[in-house]
Amino acid sequence: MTVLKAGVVPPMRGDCSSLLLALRGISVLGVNPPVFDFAFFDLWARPFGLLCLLQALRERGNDVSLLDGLHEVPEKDRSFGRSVPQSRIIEKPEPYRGVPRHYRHFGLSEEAFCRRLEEMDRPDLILVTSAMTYWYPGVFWSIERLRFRFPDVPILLGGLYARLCPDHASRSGADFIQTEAFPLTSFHPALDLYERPRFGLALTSLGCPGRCSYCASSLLWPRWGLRSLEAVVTEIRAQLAFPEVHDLAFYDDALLADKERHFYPLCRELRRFPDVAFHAPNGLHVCQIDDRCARMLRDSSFRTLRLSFEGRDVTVAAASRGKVHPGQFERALECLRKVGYEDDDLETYLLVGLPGQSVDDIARSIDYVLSLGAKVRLAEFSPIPGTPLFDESCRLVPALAEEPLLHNNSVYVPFVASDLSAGEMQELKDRARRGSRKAV
Ligand code: B12
Ligand code: SF4
Repeated sequence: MTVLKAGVVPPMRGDCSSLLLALRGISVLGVNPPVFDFAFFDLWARPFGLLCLLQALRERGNDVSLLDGLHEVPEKDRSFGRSVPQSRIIEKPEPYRGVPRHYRHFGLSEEAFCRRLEEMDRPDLILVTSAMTYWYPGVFWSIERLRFRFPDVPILLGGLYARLCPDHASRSGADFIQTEAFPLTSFHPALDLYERPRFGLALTSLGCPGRCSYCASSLLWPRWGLRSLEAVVTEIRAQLAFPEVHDLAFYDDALLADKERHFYPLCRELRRFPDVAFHAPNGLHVCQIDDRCARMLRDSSFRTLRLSFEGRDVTVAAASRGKVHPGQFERALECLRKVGYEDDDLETYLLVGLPGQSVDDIARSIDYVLSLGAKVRLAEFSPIPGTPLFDESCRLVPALAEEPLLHNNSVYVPFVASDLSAGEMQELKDRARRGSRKAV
């Protein structure tokens, strides 16, 4: 790497995609950092963008390898190919001092991470990815150890945190911060870099036609676009060729948008894989689910559905630009039940803690969803830089602009904004849980 140098202070930032995609014949190490947080649930979470980037580099004649500091040695397996990462309690960083919960390091321990680095040959280039903005401590931690082991190798940092918080990411210790979208044309993840891949990942569309004021989708993908079905099916087929891969998760923001043109033809292709279970852990747009759509989901073996209802109060309706009316939600449940989905399958996301939302508003939405027999999954509001609601939240809590740890969805509502107290949050969770248990 003659253009990118190690140890440059301050780091360069911008778009290095044409430079990266021009590389030939070098060795590249991709790193997914461990996660430091209060909780971590594997909803088919893998470093999808990094894996696609590594595959693209390999196809250009480079030698690629992966250090997945989060998922490499799981503690135990869960259903549908998922796993529980190892974890240990660690000291809380200053902004979390008052939070009465254990803070944990999920993924490879310091010892295991450094041992893996010791065993490796020196790569020519290191690519570090990042996901949630408030997971930056794991990113900084990894870069520090990578720099110690390979002092003269350029380290590039990309992913969601790098794009959403580029100024903050400049302190990560990386040599280059990828702040722009990375123009990949193929989303074929290099799954074979895992010893035992257990599920696949797919992205059939980029972004979302919606503009909810709490969501970063339109910042990350300014133009909503449907990908070529042929390319998507080729990417899916390649992953399902692994002997232990019987599950596949879709990472789309808007899987059902323009369904006649895109999702239905996709479903017809998915039926060619009758032994595979498909999952939609990101919420599905409820307004799109009618009789035909429900049948399509069932006939193409979608097992996990998450329904994005968000809530029925005026605050949610305004922030979501009225994306779901209660009538549409009720219709969706009815259609899904008619084709055989059980109450247990109908998990419904409700947003909790938007500025202006009251406890009563949320309790009413919980009761409403439960009264229809569906399960409730509370999604606590996480303010995301660049979104209209982030700016509004910053007016109330100026420190948000400087400290991404405060974006954490487990912390922001009860401990930072204090719109709802920790006790009120817990009561809402109990209410949702008790009712959901009854609904099963
Ligand atoms: C899939 C997804 C999930 C999945 C799993 C994600 C994962 N891997 O961990 C699930 C369903 C579990 C999930 C959960 C949540 N999510 Co989510 N999720 C997404 C989603 C839709 C896609 C992410 C993705 O993989 N995109 C596709 C890949 C290809 O993109 P990528 O990784 O960015 O990679 C590209 C570039 O960044 C680049 N790149 C990547 N790495 C590198 C490295 C280098 C060196 C370079 C040069 C380039 C590069 O290459 C790629 C090609 O362009 C995003 C929204 C979005 N549109 O991005 C939200 C998003 C990340 N989630 C978000 C939120 C709020 C949540 C939740 C908090 C929701 C809630 N309230 O419960 C939870 C929290 C989860 C937790 N604590 O564990 C927010 C971000 C929040 C934050 N503060 O950071 C987002 C942005 C959505 C939003 N509402 O705006 N999520
Ligand atoms: S929250 Fe969902 S519907 Fe709204 S803009 Fe984001 S992805 Fe689209």
